[in-house]
Amino acid sequence: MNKIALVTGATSGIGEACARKLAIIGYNMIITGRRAERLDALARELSALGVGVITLEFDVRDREAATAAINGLPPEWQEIDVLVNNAGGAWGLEPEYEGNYEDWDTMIDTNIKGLLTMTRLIVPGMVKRDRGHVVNIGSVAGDAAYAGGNVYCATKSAVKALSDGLRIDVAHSSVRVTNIKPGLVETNFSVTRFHGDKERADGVYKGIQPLTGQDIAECVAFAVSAPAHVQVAELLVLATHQASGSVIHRS
Ligand code: NDP
Ligand code: 8X3
Repeated sequence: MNKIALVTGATSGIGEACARKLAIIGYNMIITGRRAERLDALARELSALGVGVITLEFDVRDREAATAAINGLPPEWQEIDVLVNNAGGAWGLEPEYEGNYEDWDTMIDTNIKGLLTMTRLIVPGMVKRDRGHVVNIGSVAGDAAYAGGNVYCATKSAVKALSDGLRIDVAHSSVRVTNIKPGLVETNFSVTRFHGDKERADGVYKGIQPLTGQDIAECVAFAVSAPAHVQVAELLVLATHQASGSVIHRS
């Protein structure tokens, strides 16, 4: 059987592009997210490439559902080689002293606790088999805060700390850990951040050519395809004309 990759948040943007790319390079795919219809459509597309595909519909914040989904995989699908912890997002861009409690909880529960749950469920098998690769989708937002980024930036700083911590904790094994830190990627990210305000979301990508989900998927493929002795620990990937989370030259 081909190697197996699991991508969380494969229904949109970066996760969807990663699932597509990993299938193209021959991985059997476990694709997860909350929207069953989108998972089914992607599964049909990936199956046509000749790889095996399993869809798992669950919310990464729901530990019981995540556990049941992973433990319920057929035995031949349990040996996951690559985990792409991608599900997440930003909710709100208010100053920290005016932020929305619900948005904060959503970001912390999804971007930090959801990622941790998936890691906790899948990495023990990798360590036992002495092979595997965890790719966490962090962000340039985790390197430094920007105006209104506060809690989102904190969650992505946490992704960096958790990636570094995991790399230390699995160093005795052949498991590799990569933190990919994208800058501006045009996906549904900003629509989510602005609670469905598409016009405001479009403004984020005005005057600059943003990255695409596919650009990030290429980085994921590069990291997981590196020779076994090469561990790509981190990749910071910005749009040209973007220098940091807050310095963006627009024309
Ligand atoms: P999208 O909004 O396009 O995709 C987000 C994905 O996450 C969807 O597939 C969504 O699936 C999934 N998701 C969100 N919440 C949950 C949940 N509770 N349970 C399961 N799945 C969930 O945005 P992106 O593709 O841009 O975002 C993907 C990752 O990339 C995020 O972690 C984001 O922080 C990060 N990132 C994005 C950047 C950007 O500029 N776009 C830059 C740097 C990092 P569904 O709704 O079906 O559950
Ligand atoms: C997404 C990139 O700079 O909008 O993590 O926070 S940014």
